[in-house]
Amino acid sequence: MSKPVVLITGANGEIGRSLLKRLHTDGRYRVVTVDLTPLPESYRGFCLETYAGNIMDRYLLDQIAAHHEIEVVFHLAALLSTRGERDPDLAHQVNVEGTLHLLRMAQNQSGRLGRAVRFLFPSSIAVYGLPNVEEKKKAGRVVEEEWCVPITMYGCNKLYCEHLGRYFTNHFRQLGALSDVSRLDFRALRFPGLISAETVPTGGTSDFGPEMIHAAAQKLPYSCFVGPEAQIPFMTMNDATRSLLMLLEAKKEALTSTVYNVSGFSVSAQQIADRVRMAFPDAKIDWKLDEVRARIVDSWPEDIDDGRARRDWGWKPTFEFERAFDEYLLPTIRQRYA
Ligand code: AKB
Repeated sequence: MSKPVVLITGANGEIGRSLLKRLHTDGRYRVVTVDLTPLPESYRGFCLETYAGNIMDRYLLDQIAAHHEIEVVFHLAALLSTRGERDPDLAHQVNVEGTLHLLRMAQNQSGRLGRAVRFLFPSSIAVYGLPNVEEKKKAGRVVEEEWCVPITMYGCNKLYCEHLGRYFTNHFRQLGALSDVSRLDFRALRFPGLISAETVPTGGTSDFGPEMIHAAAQKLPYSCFVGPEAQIPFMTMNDATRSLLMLLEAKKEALTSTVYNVSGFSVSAQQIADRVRMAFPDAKIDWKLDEVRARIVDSWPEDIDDGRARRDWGWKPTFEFERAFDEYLLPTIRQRYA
């Protein structure tokens, strides 16, 4: 039997590149990618086929579906939270309309194959919205159903798309008596801020964490746009892609929800700065508050409760804060900028 085909949108982004490497090492899938910008040569070798194009282009998506029997979709293409506040219309188009195109394509494909296409969707802590720092402190570790009142376009987009995915999985064409087997199988992970040893994010608001580390490793000064007390959960990119594959492979019967929090460690900007200074004693870090971006970070929970993912499909992060630095971030980053 030939290996199942996986489609990755936004494959040239941070999560995409890391996922491509993991799928290549894993070797159980054939990978088709689509991204606005062509994949670098070094990644193209991991793929059965790569398409440079826009997920808003329904003709392109139909073409991809016509050429490949796609059984799994990782829909990673998105505009992140800071970028989304700069251009809310575009964020809505890409994050919501784009996702709807992909859901439609995956639904049609499920009907054609007669079995559910698995649709993996990275959601975010941006779906939460705490009204102020006092409530944030009181709330502590937030579960999936709490505080779902986002204050960014990106957060609203992600939350709505989680609902769309649940709708497609459980209720699509309910009046037409579509059978459950031919509905797609949507699974979302709410990621915290992600920190990769290999890439630096763009357009996000949790970017202060990875930016601080990568700047110090390059001996560049860094002005942090949130205050030292700002605290949110983070996770290594390594754990993020591992959790995506774990959720992909989880048995449907074990899943009690279409949405799961996953977390690594919760730290303040000050704790990151201290740890960075320990690793790079010459690091130049100061604080230059951007009030709007800082307010967005304050609206995100201090930590998220990922008990549901642990119970349903055995999730457990490999890296807590210290190990993330010692065993994942520092060795790779030092090598990268050496
Ligand atoms: C962002 O900052 O927008 C993202 C996220 C938290 O989803 N990294």
